[in-house]
Amino acid sequence: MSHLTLVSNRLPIRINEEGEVERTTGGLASALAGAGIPGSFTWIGWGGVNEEDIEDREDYEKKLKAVGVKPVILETDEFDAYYEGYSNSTLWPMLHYMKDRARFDPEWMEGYRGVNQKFAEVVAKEADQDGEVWIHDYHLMLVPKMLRKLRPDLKIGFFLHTPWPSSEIIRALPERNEILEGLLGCDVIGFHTYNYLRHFRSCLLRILGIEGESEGLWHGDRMVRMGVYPIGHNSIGFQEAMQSDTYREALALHKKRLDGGKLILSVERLDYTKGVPEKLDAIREFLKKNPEQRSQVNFVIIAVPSRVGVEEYNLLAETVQREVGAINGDYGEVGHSPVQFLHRGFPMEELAAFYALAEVCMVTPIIDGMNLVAKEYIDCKRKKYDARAGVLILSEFAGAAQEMSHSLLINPHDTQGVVKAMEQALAMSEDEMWSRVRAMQDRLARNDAGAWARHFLGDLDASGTPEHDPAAH
Ligand code: GDG
Repeated sequence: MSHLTLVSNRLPIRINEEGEVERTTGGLASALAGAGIPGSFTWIGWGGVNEEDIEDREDYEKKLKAVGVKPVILETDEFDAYYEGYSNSTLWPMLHYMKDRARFDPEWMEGYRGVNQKFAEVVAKEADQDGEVWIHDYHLMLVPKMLRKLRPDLKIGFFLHTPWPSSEIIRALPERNEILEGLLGCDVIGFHTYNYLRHFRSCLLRILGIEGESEGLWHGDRMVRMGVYPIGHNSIGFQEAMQSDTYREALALHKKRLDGGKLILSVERLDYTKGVPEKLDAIREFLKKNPEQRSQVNFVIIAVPSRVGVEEYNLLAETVQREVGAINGDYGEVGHSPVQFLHRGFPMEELAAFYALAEVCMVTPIIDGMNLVAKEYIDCKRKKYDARAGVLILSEFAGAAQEMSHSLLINPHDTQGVVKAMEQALAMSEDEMWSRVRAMQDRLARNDAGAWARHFLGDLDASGTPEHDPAAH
């Protein structure tokens, strides 16, 4: 395998207390670390600060180089149009079937195009001759075509972390042709599920008139392969976290605080795709129907603030906070609020302790590319780390539902159905919980984040255009 260049919107770095740059090990970073990629890889992306806020550009680039990453430096205006505008206010809602939330502004697209070109230029300069480049997610869908023009020697892969919706949605996107053409600059395009791939194929046919074969299509004189690569969670990272002192301490502390009460957990970025208001409807209904449970249950909602520069997200946070207050007002007692809304992130070790303790985890997105929380929760149910038995309530609209049939599958819009699943979960025997957990764990362990990265990169490595006569197609 030749030297790899990884490209994503955000670089995996943070500034530590001494003001030094450190590499972080989020999902993708640890997936690659665990994927056994020979040699190092270079990571290219946005570093979290814009040009106006960088005092000494040379020094900044040098510090980042020391941790193996290369920044794409953007001005605030172009970042706003590309990231908060086109990526997160146009593409994100469209890719999640929420056409009514999408806003269309030609200036945003101009920003998106310009920033994608900047990314392509930085990658073109950095990537090794005949190297491999793996581009991630909806922020960078024009990069493959732009990069191929600059560097035809490269093997280019792209993975989409969101759903790819029906062609009826994509047809409404003013820049649909340009986006599809951008992606066709790839050698390999990957999706989480077969359905997303099927929708992508039908977009190619209905919008560009291009018909694919079983695994790919000819685009000019090149073969573009398309495949399904369901992402796995960072299993190694969670196993390590569960061996830490922080994990043990958090487990003991929360067990004490719960004082025999039940923990019904949910964990998500606070995003309108994640179905938090719908979940609160079900919680309200559950508490109304089950008065004897009110003092026993602790609905802990960990909602990490997300995209705070986009107005919709701030409105959502206000709505959720108001409804949590109202539910507690209606069903709380002195000394006990049934819903605890924690609007912040926790270290991985503490998160693992929450997963280990929770009798129920509610993953109820309206729609979600995959959803790693569902996989992490089941993986953390390990008796050797003193985890308690638990059951997963999972939206059938999360990509993960296709692999996790031993969870209680629900439709998040069907409030009564969700309430029934909550009642079933809370009444379930420990034996049944453990047998459901075990049925899912084997599969999850085999298909963790490292396996996902190896699968995709193996296909990228093997890709290329076979000898062929384009006139024959
Ligand atoms: C996108 C797609 C797809 C959450 N709270 C804390 C915390 N997290 C971590 C979880 C999990 C990750 O964030 C969230 O991943 P999800 O997959 O659930 O959702 P998105 O952020 O929307 O991710 C999604 C994913 O990309 C991968 O392709 O599955 O469909 O939308 O790993 O653990 N981590 C820590 N503290 C928290 O409080 N440390």
